[in-house]
Amino acid sequence: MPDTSTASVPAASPPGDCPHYDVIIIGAGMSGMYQLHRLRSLGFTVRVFEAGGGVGGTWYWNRYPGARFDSESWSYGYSFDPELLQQWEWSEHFAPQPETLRYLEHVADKLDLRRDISFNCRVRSARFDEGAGVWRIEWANGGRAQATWLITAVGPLSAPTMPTIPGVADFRGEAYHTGTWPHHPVSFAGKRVGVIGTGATGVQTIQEVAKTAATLTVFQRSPNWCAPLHNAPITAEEQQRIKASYDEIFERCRESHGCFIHKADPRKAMEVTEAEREAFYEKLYAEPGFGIWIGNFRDVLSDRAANDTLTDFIARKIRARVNDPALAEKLIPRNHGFGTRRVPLETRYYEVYNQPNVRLVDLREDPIERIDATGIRTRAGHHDLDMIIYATGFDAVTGAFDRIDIRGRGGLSLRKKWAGGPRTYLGLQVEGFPNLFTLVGPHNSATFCNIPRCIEQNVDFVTAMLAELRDRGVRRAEPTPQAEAEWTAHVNETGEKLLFTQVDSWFMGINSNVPGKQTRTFLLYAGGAPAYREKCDEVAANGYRGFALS
Ligand code: NA7
Repeated sequence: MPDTSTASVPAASPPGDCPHYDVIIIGAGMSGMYQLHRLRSLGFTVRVFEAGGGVGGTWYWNRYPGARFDSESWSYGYSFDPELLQQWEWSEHFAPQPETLRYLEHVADKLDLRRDISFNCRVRSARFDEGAGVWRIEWANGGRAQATWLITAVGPLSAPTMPTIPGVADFRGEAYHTGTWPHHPVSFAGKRVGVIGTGATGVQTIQEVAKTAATLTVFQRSPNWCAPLHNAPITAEEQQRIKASYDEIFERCRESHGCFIHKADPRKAMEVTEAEREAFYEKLYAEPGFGIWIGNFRDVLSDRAANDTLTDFIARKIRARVNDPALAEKLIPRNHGFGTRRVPLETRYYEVYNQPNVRLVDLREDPIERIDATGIRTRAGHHDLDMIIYATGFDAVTGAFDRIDIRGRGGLSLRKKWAGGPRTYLGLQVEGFPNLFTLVGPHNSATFCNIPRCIEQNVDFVTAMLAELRDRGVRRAEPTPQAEAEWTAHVNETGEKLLFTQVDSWFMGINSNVPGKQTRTFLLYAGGAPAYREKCDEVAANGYRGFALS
């Protein structure tokens, strides 16, 4: 993968040197790129600071084998540029990571974004200077910059976490975390590979590694409910149809809860006969994408009895696809229903376990004791390995914020303020942190969304707000305590209706490897993108009600 950024590695600032911008953006992934484009077009001076060596965020870092979209490619790209939509051709309905990264690099070229981005620049602190009314940021090698407005575009899943298993550092073979996968090619051929983690990432990785590894040992702590992706190349005819119907595609996304092309069925699961229900589940299971999860009966994620019918259906599918009945039972989750955690989409994932080179270690009955120089020791014995892949996930949503020392008024620490769970207004601002916008932060619709669709909404909102404040001569914006309290209460209320708030997962801020992340905290906004958009429109129409402006 070309590293396009070496020319712009920022040096440490000379003492006293702290360039000023109207806006600093942290992160050059999908949201940071679009935010840069929008603000720059309106004449703001903007600088982006990015930890990676190139643009792309998630798609820059997650180069692990098998990484690809679970959203339809043609529903995922930016919608704001009709020329880009006609220019770019996705090759598959669910594009693989290298293609998505190429797409984002193409966007960066087309919009000439790189000239305003400092790469290889991991921001370590951001402090609000109340007297001067500016944010001062500092990055890892001591460089500094300041701006009136600070926008975090740090992504919801960008703080990878390693397992807290004793001996991780002792292993002498190859070891990779999926979220920081190396740029050089990694071969599994002839190797004994171990994968820890069976979330959406682990599932994609396992399918791929199993094709060439001499042996693949999957260390599974909790199985997840997976469903078929049904990916396929996009034919020339489909390409034409897609390009002719972008307006309808994006309109359909706008109307749906999470901005996917899949819309919940208006019926409840128990309103139909058992045979009709079964036929509907069969139809969805045979269709591409997230339909089985979010295009299902409207109550399967909120009503336990409805959810049970779907869960039972998927369990039968797993049993039918795995030859060894005892192994099939190990792959069936017992502690949560289908769809109440993130559903990994798969391509012949369950069939992998029918291969002679693949073995499952169920950590619930045979836990890992330690990692050593030559492999992984579980209670029942030692697994000799040439490579360990950690698909152990992220400190989700708030983790990327926690890794920056963000200080607001009076030195207030954001990490401390959010320690008991995030408090925000619209998921975009935090009381005590004037002029800070959190584009894909907790409590805004982007955290549970076909993400570019919600990113565009948030960027458009922030852009319009900054433009209006500039016209009105406003230089400071911060939510009122009341607006923040009301929004936070509303967010938690939207979560209460859903079964997934009763289950441990990254949606609920749980990460067994991070101290302080063992209590369920609702990180997402579950009221749906249309309701969120309506609320934002109303706030804007009322002169940015809920923000104290001065
Ligand atoms: P996830 O979904 O958080 O999955 C992480 C996996 O790693 C999960 O199976 C964990 O088991 C497992 N894990 C984590 N720590 C350990 C230890 N210490 N021992 C054994 N197993 C462990 O992350 P992903 O990267 O798969 O997906 C994150 C999102 O990225 C995904 O939803 C997409 O939206 C993109 P656990 O379930 O905690 O028992």
